[in-house]
Amino acid sequence: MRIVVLTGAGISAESGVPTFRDADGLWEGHLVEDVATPEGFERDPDLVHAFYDARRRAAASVQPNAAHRALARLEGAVGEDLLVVTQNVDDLHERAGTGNLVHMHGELRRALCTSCGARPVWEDDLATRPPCPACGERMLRPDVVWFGEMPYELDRIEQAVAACEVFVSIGTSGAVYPAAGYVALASALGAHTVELNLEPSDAVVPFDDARSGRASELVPAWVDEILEARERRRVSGC
Ligand code: BJW
Repeated sequence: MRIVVLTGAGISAESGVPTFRDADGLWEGHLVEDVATPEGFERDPDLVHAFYDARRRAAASVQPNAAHRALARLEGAVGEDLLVVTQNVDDLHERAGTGNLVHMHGELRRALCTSCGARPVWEDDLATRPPCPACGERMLRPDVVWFGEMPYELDRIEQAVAACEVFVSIGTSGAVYPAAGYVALASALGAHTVELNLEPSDAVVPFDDARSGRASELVPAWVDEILEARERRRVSGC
């Protein structure tokens, strides 16, 4: 059974990573146009570097939670039949053990050189304008996808969504495209669609199964169900 899991900020919330649009979320204290657009970066690079440097430091000090670990457990059982597509820029999925993973909105732990295009792993601050390890130019920015920029690996994601039998959306508000449109694509092509979220999202089409609650409880329970159903099919031979 081919499964695509789309995750958003809600899956990392219980690890202590703030979401964007909830009360006390990241957008409460910042204007999106200032910190999450190429124009904002051009206007005030110091502000944008400070915003992402602080988040990079904070992300290094948090740990994966039960939801991240449950998805890694699912991959351990079904292997490449599972693709996790995350909108998150933290590295909690990989630290939990997920390997078949796409970071469609980039990664805090990488920099992007606007001079040569290199994407080096980066754990330090960028506000000091360090040189690019590949070309030496001091033109590094956070390797994250801002509004108006093209997300990463869209072809791979769309092919996987179009081919999946189960599409699961976890901890995302469904406010940002193209990620918000994947449920409609999966649904139109016959996949069973599931939402695991604190509260129902503004999805473009209704999910077949929408469950409300904390990711750390809903995700392990859903993974248990999938694995039990898989075991029943194995035993019955169909
Ligand atoms: C819990 C929980 C718990 C809390 N347990 N749940 C079509 C229509 C309209 C507009 C567009 C469109 N296509 C493109 C656009 C423009 C734009 C867009 O979508 N604008 C919207 C405002 C409408 N999109 C873009 O510009 C994208 N690029 C693009 O489209 O390129 C061209 C293209 C054309 C055609 C095809 C394909 C491409 C780029 C978008 C980049 C988004 N970047 C950001 C910042 C990344 C760097 C950073 O981290 O700072 O990505 S914005 C921000 O939002 C971040 C997130 O990944 C993203 C989604 O947020 P998410 O994860 O959903 O978080 P929240 O806070 O919104 O929701 C959290 C949820 O968790 C809530 O529901 C809670 O209830 C829940 N929750 N605790 C379970 N414990």
